[in-house]
Amino acid sequence: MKLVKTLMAVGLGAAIAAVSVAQAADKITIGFSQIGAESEWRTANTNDVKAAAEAHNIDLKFSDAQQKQENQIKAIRTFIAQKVDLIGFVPIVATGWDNILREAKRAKIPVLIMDRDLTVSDDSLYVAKIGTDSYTEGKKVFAWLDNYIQTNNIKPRNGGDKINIVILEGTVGSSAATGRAHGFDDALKASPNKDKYNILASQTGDFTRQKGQEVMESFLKSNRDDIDVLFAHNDDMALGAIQAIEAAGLKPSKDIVIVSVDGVKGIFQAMVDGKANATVECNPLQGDLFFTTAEKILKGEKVPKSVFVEEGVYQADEAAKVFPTRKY
Ligand code: GZL
Repeated sequence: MKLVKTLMAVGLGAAIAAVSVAQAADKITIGFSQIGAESEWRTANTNDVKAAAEAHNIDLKFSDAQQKQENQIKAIRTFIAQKVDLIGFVPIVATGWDNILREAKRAKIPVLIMDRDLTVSDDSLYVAKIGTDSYTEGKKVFAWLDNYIQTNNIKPRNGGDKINIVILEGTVGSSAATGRAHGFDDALKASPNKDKYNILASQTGDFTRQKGQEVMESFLKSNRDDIDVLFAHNDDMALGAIQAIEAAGLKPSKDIVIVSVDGVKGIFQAMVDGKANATVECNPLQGDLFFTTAEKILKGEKVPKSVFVEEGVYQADEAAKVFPTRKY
């Protein structure tokens, strides 16, 4: 009896193994190159990608580039060698992708972009982009700031005639940084109040809390009593800057108005604590749309070249109410 049971077990095991191989063979395999883990936003984006891959029953080969473009290029080359069904990636910077995308095209592997944008000589090198509209985010930042300054009749702290703004920029060369900068600048230049503002300083903090604190410390060192506004390209740099502002004996959100981008939990807490004024949402929850689009591409269906995810604007007086509903 024992032998029969053993044979049945072996037979059953072999049958299960065969079925699982077949299932595995049916599974879509996607190689995904992520930038790294530089911010709360990025972590939320990664978690969402992995959860969505699970939900879509995708065999996900995930690579973390540790903030280096060359690591992304290496990962994409590996995905090509592994003959994945589709390649996805977040371009850490906008340029330098033509050659590796030509290799993917020669291997007949479709490429789908997530989050950030890229600039290539030939748009056929990628099928589509699922992303965030950094330019509009920048415009929303200025629109909120201009309204806040005028409505609250905020005056320059140094008694001068211009509201002095310092800017913590994102990663140099990234579409998120260039888009937000251009959107903010264009909205400022188009404003009837444009002559009431002055950009006192602008420097990259590379989207990290640590560098945001360091650069804000340097801004305060040279212009402590002239700075009226901080525009940080992401919440993490704003949170680092808040620490520098407090260390300099100033009140964040009161002495220096603070507006940033992303909408992560940390900035909602800062707004609830009265240390930040507003955040323009940049939605990291792009995984489901990404894999749904990937499935359509692999079925040969046409997909839009570029799709933006929904994004809002949140300010301190609503933070306590909205905070519990935040998904990232
Ligand atoms: C924006 C995204 C940016 C976030 C940062 O779409 O690429 O990168 O704003 C993140 O927090 O580091």
